[in-house]
Amino acid sequence: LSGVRQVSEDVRSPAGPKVPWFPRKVSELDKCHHLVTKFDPDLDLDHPGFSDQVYRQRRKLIAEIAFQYRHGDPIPRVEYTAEEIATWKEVYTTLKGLYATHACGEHLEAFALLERFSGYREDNIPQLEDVSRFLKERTGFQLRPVAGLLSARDFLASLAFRVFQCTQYIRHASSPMHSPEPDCCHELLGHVPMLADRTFAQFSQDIGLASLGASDEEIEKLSTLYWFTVEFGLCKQNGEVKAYGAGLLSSYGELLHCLSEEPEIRAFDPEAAAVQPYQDQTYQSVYFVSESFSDAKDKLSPGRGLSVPPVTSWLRKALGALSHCEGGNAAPGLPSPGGCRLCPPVDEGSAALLPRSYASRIQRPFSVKFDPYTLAIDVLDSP
Ligand code: TIH
Ligand code: FE2
Repeated sequence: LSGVRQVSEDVRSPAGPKVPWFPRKVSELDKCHHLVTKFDPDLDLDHPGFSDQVYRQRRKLIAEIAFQYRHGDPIPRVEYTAEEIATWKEVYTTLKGLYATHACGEHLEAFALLERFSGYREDNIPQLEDVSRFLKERTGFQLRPVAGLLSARDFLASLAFRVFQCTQYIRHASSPMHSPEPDCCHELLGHVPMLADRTFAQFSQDIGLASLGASDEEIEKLSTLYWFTVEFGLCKQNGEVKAYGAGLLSSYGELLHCLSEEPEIRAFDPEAAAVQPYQDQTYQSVYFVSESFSDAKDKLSPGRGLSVPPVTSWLRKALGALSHCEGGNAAPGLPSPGGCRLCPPVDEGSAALLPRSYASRIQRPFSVKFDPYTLAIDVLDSP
């Protein structure tokens, strides 16, 4: 294809502004490891583990696995201590008691499979290597270990390759109900079951593809949209509000809070969610609930969680609003004649949801396409 062009490192391309470096092949995720120092138990006086030397040592040891890790390595197993398993048990059993009433159908269905096949038990912290293998079979997602909170750019870039960067340590024993930073409870109980859903996996990758080479402002918006959907999203299923956000499904404190009378619940609007201010220390005061299931749900056979595309068709509309056709074949912001590979068809009804003015503000002088055979990104010039 004549449109193929290399976008070199941080250079000014004739088509427009400077394009930040981004990985082109999955092994280049070894370079996407920039940590944010926030929540470091060694540096943050408020961290529940700050004054616990044993905990801090443990964190160092487990972080070392992530620092040494290279793409393609099997993920080293961690032999968790009795105290760590006790923390896991507390989190696991309490959450499990809430899922039936609080979690969305996709999560419930995947969770049952993980209990059957991937070592999900109250007395066992599943190993990332085993879970990664499970996900690869389900949706092609794979895990790689990470030492802590990553920069948004690096984290989102890995999603473009269907790689989920996963912490391996566990929260401090003194705060099982909520942790302000990710830990293995959050990844394994919150993210992994959702990533086992095909459509949700596609949505996650779409956000990642939209982030490649994006400006800092666009990364900020994409990660805020990610925050209010993948991390803290609510949805309606069969007339009831349920959680699908991983930050809710991994914190029994917040899972109860989000469906209580306390927080403000707003109808999901991607443009509003992408710029909604938030804090990451404690429970959210605002959540977005998607309403779009109402008509689709009636067509679904009752009780069949996994066959439910509505959460994600809604989410993909949201992504469409942010970066229409960026992952597909059309030029950014332009309607593609044959329709975009990724975006749902835009009919009259959804056009109102997806203001073109917003989409056309997204500037990227090229489009990207994921090659599933090589796990590489093809960069294509816009026509
Ligand atoms: N608060 C979540 C928990 O307690 O499991 C973890 C995180 C959600 C979002 C960022 S970190
Ligand atoms: Fe998360």
